[in-house]
Amino acid sequence: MITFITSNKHKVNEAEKIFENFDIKLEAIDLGYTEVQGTLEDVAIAGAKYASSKLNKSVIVEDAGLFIKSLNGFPGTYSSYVQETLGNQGILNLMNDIRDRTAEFRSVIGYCAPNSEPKIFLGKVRGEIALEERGSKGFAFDPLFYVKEYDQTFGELSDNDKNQISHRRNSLELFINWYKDQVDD
Ligand code: ITT
Ligand code: NA
Repeated sequence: MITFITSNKHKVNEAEKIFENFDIKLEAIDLGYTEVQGTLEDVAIAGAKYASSKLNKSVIVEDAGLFIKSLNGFPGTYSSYVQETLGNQGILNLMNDIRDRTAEFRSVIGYCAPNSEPKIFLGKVRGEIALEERGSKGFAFDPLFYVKEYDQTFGELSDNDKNQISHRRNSLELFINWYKDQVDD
């Protein structure tokens, strides 16, 4: 069993389905700690270290963000703050006259076992910022994030379809493959 430290129920839902495919049970705990400032990697490393020593368990944490090319990677590491303040409509307003709408979701999983050094796993997915919000599945930036191969936004995709290609799927799969090797040894 793996313990996922997060305050975000949508993440837990997605992660549970991904872990099911690999026959691993997931437990979710919201520790409600304050994140450090820094890169996704910094946040994931600090969070995993803190939670594993606090709970004396092996844990994963995730730090994710939306990186928009024409905005020099904004909102990036400020994604939570921007989601709560500007929101999706605010991002659309910023991009009013912008034609290059290339964007990337990134997810960094931090894993730490008690008294060990943390490890990190980076997953990404490429997409475009849609011209308007579309769909009410998903959460946060999902209605903005258009993917060509489905001709839909993450807000229009089912959890299962999002889980085929998402940044979270990619980071968790890297983690799971590494983790299974550890256990088999
Ligand atoms: P944690 O407790 O796990 O940190 P969080 O919601 O604060 O949950 P992050 O800091 O990792 O998550 O995410 C930064 C922002 O990006 C936040 O507003 C998320 O809702 C949003 N976000 C993360 N993953 C997303 C996804 O798959 N689709 C849309 N928005 C996402
Ligand atoms: Na967070």
